[in-house]
Amino acid sequence: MAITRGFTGRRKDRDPRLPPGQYDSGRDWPVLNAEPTPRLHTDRWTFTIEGLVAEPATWTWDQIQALPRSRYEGAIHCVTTWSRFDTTFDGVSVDTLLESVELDPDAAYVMATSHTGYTTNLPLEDVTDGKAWVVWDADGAPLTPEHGGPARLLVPHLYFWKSAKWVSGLRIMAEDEQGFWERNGYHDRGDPWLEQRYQGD
Ligand SMILES: Nc1nc2c(c(=O)[nH]1)N[C@H]1C(S)=C(S)[C@@H](COP(=O)(O)O)O[C@H]1N2
Ligand SMILES: [Mo]
Repeated sequence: MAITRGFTGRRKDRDPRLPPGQYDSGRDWPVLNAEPTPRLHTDRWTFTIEGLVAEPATWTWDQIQALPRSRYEGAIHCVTTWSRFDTTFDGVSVDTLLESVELDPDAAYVMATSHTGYTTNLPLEDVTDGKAWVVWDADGAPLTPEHGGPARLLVPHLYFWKSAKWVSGLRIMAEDEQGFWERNGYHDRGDPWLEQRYQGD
């Protein structure tokens, strides 16, 4: 009986929003990037959807800002084991962007690209149906350059390396291809609830 009480007690202590192996960073939001932080000007920033589409589509900063807005409020989970709760991100849903292109019937994966050359791969179904955004505000203020400003991808149900900072577009693909961290040993999908941290997890 004492063992049962202790077991349930520990389970209650753990925030159910916290995936296995993660800790709550509180209000800390660590900065992690492989490349130097670029200073990108919004007057030259673009976002492009290309690859397996009938016609590529490109948005300028003003054009993407004019699209219907969408907000995510919730957790982000970094593979280095910190999670941050209750972050609010504002931007546009990837669904809204995909409405402007005609996808090839073979479209099944995307490569997210950055203005710096960073890449990360995702199944198309992980960036559709309200699961992914291009965001430019965090907690009500413009994203700082360190956190990917002027705009980054946000795919909060997967580990945060999938959320490419300084995002430049999505390349639509038929087959999965590995991005930067995936070639360096990180998992191809990266679901934090399944602890898909590394290749083979
Ligand atoms: N362009 C770019 N995007 C990136 C990365 C990177 O190195 N370069 N790192 C990824 C990783 S590993 C994480 S954890 C998050 C970190 O985002 P943050 O610095 O805003 O916390 O960005 C992701 N997006
Ligand atoms: Mo990360």
